[in-house]
Amino acid sequence: MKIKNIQAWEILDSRGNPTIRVKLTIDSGEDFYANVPSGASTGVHEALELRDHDPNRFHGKGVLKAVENVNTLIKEKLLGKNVRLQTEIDKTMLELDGTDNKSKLGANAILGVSLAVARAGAFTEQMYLFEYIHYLSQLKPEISLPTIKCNVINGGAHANWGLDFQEYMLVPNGIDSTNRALRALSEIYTELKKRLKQANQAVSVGDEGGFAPRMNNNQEPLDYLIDSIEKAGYKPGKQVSLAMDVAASEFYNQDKQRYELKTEQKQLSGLELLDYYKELVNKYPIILIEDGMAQDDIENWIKLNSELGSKIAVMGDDFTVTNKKRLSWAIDKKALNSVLIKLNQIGTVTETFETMELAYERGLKTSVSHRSGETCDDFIADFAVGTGSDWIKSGSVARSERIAKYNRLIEIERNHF
Ligand code: 2PG
Ligand code: MG
Repeated sequence: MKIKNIQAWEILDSRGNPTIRVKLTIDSGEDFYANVPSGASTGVHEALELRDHDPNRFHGKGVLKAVENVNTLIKEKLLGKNVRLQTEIDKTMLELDGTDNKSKLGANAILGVSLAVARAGAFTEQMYLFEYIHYLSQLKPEISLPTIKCNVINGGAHANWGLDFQEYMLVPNGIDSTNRALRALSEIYTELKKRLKQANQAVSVGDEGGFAPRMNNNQEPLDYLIDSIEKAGYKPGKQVSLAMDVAASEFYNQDKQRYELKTEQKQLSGLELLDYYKELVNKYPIILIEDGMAQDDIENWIKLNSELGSKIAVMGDDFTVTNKKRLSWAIDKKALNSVLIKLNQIGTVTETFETMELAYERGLKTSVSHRSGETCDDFIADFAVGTGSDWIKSGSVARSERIAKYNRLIEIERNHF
């Protein structure tokens, strides 16, 4: 089962920006596809997403260079390779790139191929993708379904700054089945929409399909969520808890070393922001805060984890960028107790496994994640199941590029659990 051909081309993502689609053909004639997602609140330490910067096309966001790298350099190197050799293929691409952050070929080019190879490998082994990921990664003894973190209120860079915090998530951690959990999430989402309408708030949605209201402070959305959970007939904290991706790097003023909350007209020090979180955690059933501090504000990460790490998941995203070295350093500093996992932050399936392996070895919990710019590719659903990830986040229960992943989880649950 050897690689016979690899082709890539530009397609559009959920924000209308170009991204890469890869088609990989094996010598028995079957084709395997993968689409690459793209972030908006990207961490500075992420692997490089190669864009053309040609102002005459897509405002500089074209990905023809990355496409070209797949169609020439990567293809030439990989033709004839056995698709079962995921580790070797990923390593070959790393060597071909030769940079620290994949800036020569582009992490988007490399990842598209890496994902398509995994799909071809699963086919060759006659396994479902999640089974194959489980077999390849060898991270957990059993496959398991992740708990969903569903982002129903969008703020920050994903919603034109109606709120400073980027994501307000519902976590149905007291509901056993995925299918039942998604029903609850849908019912709460609908209830939330009613309540926002009653308050004369807009019910248009942000990049991840959650509502994008303008509110006076960053706490108010939590009241709406609790109210909506109850109105929909569920118990906050028992059946459905809350989580937030604050994405603090986005509102950190490096020069002043202050966190600038525009909606509240406040400029907080790291310690004051930590006090804010403590109040919220005391008042609401919050189980997780992602990127509570800016990506390079290590001292305040350490304080955040020491003060709240025994109560909630203190999760790194921009902070750790799915990078084994960054994660190892952050763990040594005792700066977090859980980590977000995004394949495109690091760029290959194999390196993502390595980061997750480190996380599990050191006792951290993991959450596989989509990006704010997505397609209907549902790879991460199988990836989360196969790697035994504790959580998955794929945005709201609206918009097909978000739902594709949740619907795939329903299918896996129906057929295999
Ligand atoms: C995040 C993600 C996904 P982006 O910050 O966790 O929700 O956003 O893809 O814009 O980085
Ligand atoms: Mg994040």
